[in-house]
Amino acid sequence: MSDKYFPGKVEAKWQSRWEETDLYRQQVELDRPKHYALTMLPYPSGDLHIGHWYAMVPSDARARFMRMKGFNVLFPMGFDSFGLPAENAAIERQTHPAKWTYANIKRMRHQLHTMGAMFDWNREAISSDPSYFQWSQWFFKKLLAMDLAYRKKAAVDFCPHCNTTLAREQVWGDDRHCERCGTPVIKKELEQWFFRTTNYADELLDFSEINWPDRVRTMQTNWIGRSIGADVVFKTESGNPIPIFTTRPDTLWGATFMVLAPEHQLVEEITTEEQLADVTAYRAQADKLDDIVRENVDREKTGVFTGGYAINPVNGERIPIWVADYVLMSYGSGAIMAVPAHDERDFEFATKYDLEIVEVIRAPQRTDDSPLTEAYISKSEGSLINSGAFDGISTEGAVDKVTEWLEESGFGRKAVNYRLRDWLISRQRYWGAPIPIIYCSDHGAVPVPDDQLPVMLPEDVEFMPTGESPLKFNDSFSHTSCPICGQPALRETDTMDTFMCSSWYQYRYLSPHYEEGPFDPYEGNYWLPVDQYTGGIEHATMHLIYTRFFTKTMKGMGLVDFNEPMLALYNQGMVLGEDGEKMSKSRGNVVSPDELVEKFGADTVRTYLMFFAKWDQGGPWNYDGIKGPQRLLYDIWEISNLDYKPIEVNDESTRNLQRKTHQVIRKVTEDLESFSFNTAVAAIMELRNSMIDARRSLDVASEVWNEAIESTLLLLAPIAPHISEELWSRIGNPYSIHQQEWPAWNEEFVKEDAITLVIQINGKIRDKIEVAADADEDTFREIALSSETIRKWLDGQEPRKIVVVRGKLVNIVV
Ligand code: ANZ
Repeated sequence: MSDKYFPGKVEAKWQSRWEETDLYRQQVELDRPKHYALTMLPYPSGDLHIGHWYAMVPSDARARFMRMKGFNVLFPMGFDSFGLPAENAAIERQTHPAKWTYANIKRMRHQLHTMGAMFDWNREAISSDPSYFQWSQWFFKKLLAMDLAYRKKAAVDFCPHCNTTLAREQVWGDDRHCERCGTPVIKKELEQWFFRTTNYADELLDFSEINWPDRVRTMQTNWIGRSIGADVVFKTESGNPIPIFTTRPDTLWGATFMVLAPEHQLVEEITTEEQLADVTAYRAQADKLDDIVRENVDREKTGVFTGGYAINPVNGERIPIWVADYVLMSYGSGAIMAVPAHDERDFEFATKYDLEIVEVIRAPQRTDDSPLTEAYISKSEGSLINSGAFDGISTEGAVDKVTEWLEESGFGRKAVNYRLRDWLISRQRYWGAPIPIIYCSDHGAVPVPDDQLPVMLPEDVEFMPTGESPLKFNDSFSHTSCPICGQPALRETDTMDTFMCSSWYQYRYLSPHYEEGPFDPYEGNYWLPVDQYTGGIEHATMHLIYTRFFTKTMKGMGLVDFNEPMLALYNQGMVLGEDGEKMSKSRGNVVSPDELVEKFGADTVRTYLMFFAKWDQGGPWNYDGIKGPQRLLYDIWEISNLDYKPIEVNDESTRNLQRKTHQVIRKVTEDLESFSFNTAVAAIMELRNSMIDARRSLDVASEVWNEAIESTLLLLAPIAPHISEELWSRIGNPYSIHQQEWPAWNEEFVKEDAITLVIQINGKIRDKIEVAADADEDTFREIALSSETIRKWLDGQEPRKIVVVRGKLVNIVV
């Protein structure tokens, strides 16, 4: 190979060598500590973009670092390959989703190879492979057997023009229109399958066993949304119960009206003749809105009076019942007691519609009975008024007292509510794992027997949008016989949410070809759980909750003996376009990794991606910025290829390079430990600078020079794996650098030999003295006081105070 650095050549050479020698094959080694490093698997959209690189490359560097530190590291890769885009492509391009998907996988696998990552391709798992989704189906059956899966009617978004159900991401805008044709979507009720994620709400709130970022924990906590309060039963005038959930039972006496969600089943019964037209129109309007829009606190409140009244159980007051869309059917009981004096939304509503406002919590600073100008919402300050026997008690603790009384008097009881919903997993789609259920008129929903799994997807399917799963119109698929009685029966034609497939992929990676179960327990016992997970924050609430839920159910199945799938998590930031905006084709600011690799080589791109920003923050791409890392690699190439012979060894220069080398080893080690890749690269740059100085002066002892070179290559190996491998072999070291031990630093060598101690009197610099860097405070003080110059300045005055800043200065105050 030539003496010039041609990244393309070097990289191709080592990628094939690594492959030929199975360098990244990762096997169980019971006597070695393991480290399971996992990065989120990609969706095979067709092109590996810079975001993939940004997620995977530093993860790879971290995994390589752990390997060199002596761990047996597993770092697998695969594809989350079911899902909507494949089906859309099929409709648009008249091709089959499988064809589109597998062509993309092939292309992306090739692109992934150019990255030079230590993926163990023997463990590749692809969620649309029958050998994978067979186990997704098997899990579905397990969950069903454990009563963690059930079926009920639920609304889906439906485009009446395209005649198809839509996924969340296909519904656009506040008016919620179809992404394809712009028609406003409507809701349609369908029988669908759910997983009981809510059974695990409390366990999911417990993060004590995992080291996850605060941000993710907060997002999950809010998503699960645990609220403590009370269920209280109000009654209609005719005596029909209307249960409500409130977090403020202490404000019950201030409930001056009730609000039902438009979908509430009591609305029809309560609504009077005169109000019927208004209520009906309002309900139709509300039906078009998504819960997310309805929940928005800033939206102007709207509603209509039903004409009906309810009785407040605690004081017998007759209060009007309204219908308003800010009350959601999906939370609590779908009905609320409205307390305008102490709830902001209710206050806004009451003000708008001129409803009564009764103050029941008196703020400490309030002295008169003037009308409230806003809701008083404090839960800790103030005391109860207008509240019967509770008048005068402090707000603090009032919730508990009132709840106790409610239980005694039979009006209600303590209750906990969660925002978390059960997980709707049915999709009216073709390109997913078929839900393994057969409907028999005699036996109901019968699971497909294990020996008939996987339920395969038929190939000859029409992809024209129909509003239901294309599988429904494929007779050879949908018509079957009941596994119990053999009578003609129909298959479930919905497929599973792809989040189901990605909830357990980390287990399938262990043994993607294993046929006796979802994973080989021998592999599982060794590798599990995942030690380090890396991926985007956008998955905080869906995937990262689902996979935790899944693992908890797997523990229930006896498949694993731990509670949490991933012990540690790190979220990377995002690479933006050069204009600082999110990359998008329409903005024309997309950076293509293929072109970059072509132009600069993978190692430079890798180094740049780790260097240009703090990994968890990310930032804008910068073509000028890539020159620094590029220079670094060229310099290291040049320096390492040098035939170094000192002319005359100088002890100080030798010591300086040795110190720098050991300092940088320490710095890079600590930085890679803590995902601080940018500062690690910067430290290697410093070492490079010191070597350039030494090369100029040619006065550093050869052993120290060689140690500097070797250390640089070892430190660089996780970051730029190809060039470091090449140079490692060029300086005569054995293959492979990636199997070497991580360099250690020597504390003795790290120390600065001497520092310049600044001595001040009353803050003014009066002397500077060279002292040993590691001297203690007393020594510094003594040295300062015994200085001839200082003694002159002090001129016999007694110091009032001596301030010592270790390793820097002594300030004498007189
Ligand atoms: C009376 C009240 C008085 C309330 C007060 C709050 C303050 P979180 O904390 O999110 O759980 N609520 C109950 N069900 C609802 C639904 N389906 N749609 C919209 N709002 C609903 O919120 C609980 C509070 O949200 C409940 O407590 C209820 O209003 C309202 F000074 O009851 B509260």
